[in-house]
Formats: sequence, structure tokens, C-alpha cells
Amino acid sequence: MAQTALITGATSGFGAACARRFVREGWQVIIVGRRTERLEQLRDELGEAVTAAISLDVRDRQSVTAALSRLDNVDLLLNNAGLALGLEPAWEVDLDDWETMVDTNIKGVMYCTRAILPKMVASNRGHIITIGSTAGNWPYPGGNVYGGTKAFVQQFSRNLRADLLGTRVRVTNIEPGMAESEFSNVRFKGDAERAKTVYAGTDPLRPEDIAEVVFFAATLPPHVNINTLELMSINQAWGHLAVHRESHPVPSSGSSASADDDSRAG
Ligand code: NDP
Ligand code: 8X3
Repeated sequence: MAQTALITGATSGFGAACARRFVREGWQVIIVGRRTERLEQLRDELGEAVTAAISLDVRDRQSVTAALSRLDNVDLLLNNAGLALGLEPAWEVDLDDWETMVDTNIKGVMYCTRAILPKMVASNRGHIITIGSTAGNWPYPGGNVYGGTKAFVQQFSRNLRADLLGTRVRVTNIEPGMAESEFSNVRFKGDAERAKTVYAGTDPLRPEDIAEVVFFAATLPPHVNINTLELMSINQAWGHLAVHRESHPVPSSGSSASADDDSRAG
């Protein structure tokens, strides 16, 4: 019998690529997102392998619980729906943006996981894969609450593993770096030009790359649990720790001894 993956945020980016990847390998998928017309397009593209297309806001606890807890035979929950909003320093940020990130990236993951997990435990099988981020490991200016939400999902995943020890339910956190999708358009609220600058001159990760890694983690032998998997484009790595030198003038750009260092393209 075909296995079933429930994918949140399947209307774009990583989620849509994962739906295509899993269907290509003979899986069935349940696709979730807010944009109904995108869900319908994906259902038209992938055909009967889409066993349900659920138009849902993962921030809505009651709707998530009602729609997901009735589902049987979910082999994989991919907690992918999420977003970043803004890149402002913490003292300038719009508090509504912070709340939206917390509600989506943290609470949405909690609601979906809580709705699906009981049946996985009862059947003693299943896999919860969550999309974290390098932002959950490595701080950067303007990452503030977005990075905090991704640190939450990393630690939540680890704690789920602790709770699930003794069952055959697996838990994995996949942590991509810079990847080209609609992510930056959303972060910069529709400013497509600014979004493009994030990836300019690089060979960024693509949604298909993340789908490959998710599929890999999901299809290892059932006794193998990938806890955490971090990946980046070849064009991304860590910088040195930033140092602000109060008694020195700010060096001209290109100096190796930079002052307030902001390596973000965005
Ligand atoms: P996209 O913007 O392309 O996709 C985001 C998806 O999340 C969309 O399908 C969107 O669907 C869905 N979504 C957002 N809010 C909600 C909500 N309230 N309810 C239901 N669905 C929602 O971005 P990516 O594919 O890049 O992002 C996917 C995940 O990967 C996110 O969690 C993101 O934080 C993470 N990530 C992204 C990286 C990147 O550089 N691109 C790197 C590391 C992690 P809809 O609008 O239809 O609801
Ligand atoms: C997305 C990657 O670096 O924009 O999670 O935060 S980054």
C-alpha cells in the first residue's frame, strides 16, 4: 500500500517540491495551505496521488485540530508551513510581524503535530519532519524572532524524540540555509526587487534540493532516525563574530577588519 505524506505549506516552495518528489516515488500526499487555487492547481498536476487538499491556516488551532485529527494512516507529517516577516532590528520591528511568525512557525507546528501524533503512537509508526533553518542555529542582524522560532522547532523536535523513545515514531529537523522560493518575497512583503538581491550572484539552494533531503530522511530504514540535518548552498558559510569598535572610525567597505558587520544580502 502507498505511504501517505501530509505536507503543510504545499502551495509554494519547499512544500510543493516535496509533494512532487514524494508523488514521483509512489507516495500519496495530503496537501495543506491557505491559497485554495494553488492547492487545486497542484491537485490537477499530481492527480489521484493527492488524496486530500485541505485549505487551512495552521495558526487556527480549532480548524487544524478538526481537519487533521480525523485523518487516518498518515505515515509522514511534514511541518513545512512557515515564514519570515521583515529584517528590521528588534527595536524597529512591527510587533504584529513577530506575532505572526510565532503563531505560524511555532504554534502552527505545535497544533499540527499534536493533531497527528496520537494515531502515530497508537499504530507505533510514523515520522514527523519539521523544516527548521540555519537561522535557528546562527544569529544574524534582523533574524531576531524568526531565528527564535526556528530554534524552537529544533528543540521541540529533540524533545519529541525524548517523549517518543520506546515507539517506532521518528522525528527529524531539517535546517536549510538560503534557498530561493517565495520566502524572500513574503519576508519583504511583495518587494520582488529586494527579494532578488538576497540570491544575486549566488547559486542558492532550490526547493528541489530540500525535497531531496526530506525524501532521503523519510526513506531510510525504519530503525534509522536523522535527528538534525543542516544544509547550505556552496555560496554560504559562517562569518567571523562581529565587533563594533567605538574608538575607531568605521573602515571603508572591503576592509577585512569590518566594524558593524552585516553580511546579510537582504
Ligand atoms: P514559501 O514562501 O515559498 O512557502 C511557504 C509556504 O508556507 C507556503 O505554501 C504558504 O502557503 C505556507 N504558509 C505560510 N503561512 C501559512 C499559514 N498560516 N497556514 C498555512 N500555510 C502557511 O517559502 P519556503 O518554501 O522557502 O519555506 C518553507 C519553510 O522553509 C518555512 O518554514 C521557512 O521558514 C523554511 N525555510 C526557508 C528557507 C529559505 O531560504 N527559503 C531556508 C530555511 C527554512 P499559503 O500562503 O498558501 O498559506
Ligand atoms: C531562511 C534562511 O538565512 O534567510 O530560513 O534566515 S535565512
